[in-house]
Amino acid sequence: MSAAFSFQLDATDGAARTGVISTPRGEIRTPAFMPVGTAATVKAMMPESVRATGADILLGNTYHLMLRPTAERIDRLGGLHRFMNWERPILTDSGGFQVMSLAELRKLTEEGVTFKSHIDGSRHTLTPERSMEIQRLLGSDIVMCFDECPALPADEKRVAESMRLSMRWAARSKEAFGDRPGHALFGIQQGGVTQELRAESAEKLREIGFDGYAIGGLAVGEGQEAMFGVLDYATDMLPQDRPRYLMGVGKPDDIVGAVARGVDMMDCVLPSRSGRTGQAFTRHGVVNIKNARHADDPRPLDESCTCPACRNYSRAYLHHVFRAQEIISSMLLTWHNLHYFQEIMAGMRAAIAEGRFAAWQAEFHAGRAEGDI
Ligand code: PRF
Ligand code: ZN
Repeated sequence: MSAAFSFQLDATDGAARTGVISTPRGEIRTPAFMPVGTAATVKAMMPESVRATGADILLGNTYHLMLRPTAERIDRLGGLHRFMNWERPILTDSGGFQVMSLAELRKLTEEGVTFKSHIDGSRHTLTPERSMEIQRLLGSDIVMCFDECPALPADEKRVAESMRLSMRWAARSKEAFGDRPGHALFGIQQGGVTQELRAESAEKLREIGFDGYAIGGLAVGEGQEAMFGVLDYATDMLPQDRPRYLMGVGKPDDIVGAVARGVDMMDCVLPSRSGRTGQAFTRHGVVNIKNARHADDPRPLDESCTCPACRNYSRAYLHHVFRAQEIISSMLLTWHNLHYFQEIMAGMRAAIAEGRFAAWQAEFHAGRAEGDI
């Protein structure tokens, strides 16, 4: 095989970093934003369109795919890449976080978690070992450890116990993952907003040893200030020479703030989900296309955007198809949002490489409205 999994850091600017993750399925330029393809599709997008927005890697979900169509079926059909027609890298989340937010009748033990499917009520079990097996059957390039993310509000004792359980599960995940050249296993730091717990978690993960390190347990309702407060110290607790992945983040200003604090990878449903609910992210702020004031507006969403929605359609058209619940509404707005998120990433990568990230950040924040525009 040409390349095993590796991470090369090309430049730093303050705490911000840019580099390249190499995998046998292609390179991932960092900082990277990963569109979410939960059910083996980035909703409303063809895979070639997702690639055209600039994505190097997608995120898939153990929880959804194990329930439907099942990991065994995907394996029989040649793996997730072939199944969904995406040949580039795929990172899969391990399932625990989605069980806690979506499944019913959950029961958590040292062994793992049992739950009832939100789709048909059937009973299932996930353990670190089963999560590793499912992610192997899917053919995931970047496998996530099986962890638990405590729901908020949670007191510090509960967060500490949960973090220690996740660290025992991280050791079991590593053992079950085994040695798989070309595939990577990422550990997940937990510990809520408590610095000592974050430090203990990071130390444990470093001791076990992973190909990359995720920061979990953030963007769960603590607010941006608290999240940035944790990121101010959390990235430094993780190895310099491995990718750092902030899970489930975020809005454009969350992403920029995370990169400024040393994060290399992120994922979020926001650009794709908002595309289906009529919200467009632009360099000037958020546009709610359902708003009546767009009905006669011949201008594009964003004059300076080069995506198909902005090059070929007016706000009036986007407003009309959204109101008429036409499928093309989701297609165009999702494309625009994913394109915009990838433009932000490309802009940050270039700025970090050229040592002008602070200026880039100032320009990003200038001219952005807080509310709808
Ligand atoms: N753990 C896992 N997946 C996640 C999270 C986590 O803590 C989060 C938290 N923002 C999103 N997705 N495994
Ligand atoms: Zn656009």
